Amino acid sequence: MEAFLNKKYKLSSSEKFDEYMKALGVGMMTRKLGNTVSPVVELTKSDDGKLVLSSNSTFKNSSIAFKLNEEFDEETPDGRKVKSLIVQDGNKLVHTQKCDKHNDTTIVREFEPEQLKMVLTVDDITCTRIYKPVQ
Ligand code: DKA
Repeated sequence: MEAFLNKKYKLSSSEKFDEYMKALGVGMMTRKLGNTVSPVVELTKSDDGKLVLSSNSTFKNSSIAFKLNEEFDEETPDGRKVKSLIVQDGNKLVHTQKCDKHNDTTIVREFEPEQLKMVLTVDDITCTRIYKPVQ
């Protein structure tokens, strides 16, 4: 993932995000905010060698620090407490979130020079979010 470190991407288009959030039990007010903001996402590396994925928007700033292939505790931007695992598949980071209250969620982030494609899946819902590089 080295080629994609310290590169900022801003949300450019989003499909079925409301359905995705609904399936996860996200409340109406949070969904409204989530649907209107365009977060900026960046992957960096911390001094202790962890990958750090940050997302900044007027709604929320959040970041997760993780080691590939090692489960960690995550609190999602809408407040769900999940067990997460992120593995690398070429230029993709495949992120699985497990929680007692809903089915497993998978978030695939495919990094490319011209875009970051996020595909978020829960139950039979697939949400696609395209981020474009910030100039
Ligand atoms: C993204 O980073 C979407 C991440 C999914 C968060 C789930 C719910 C957020 C509620 C505002 O583009």
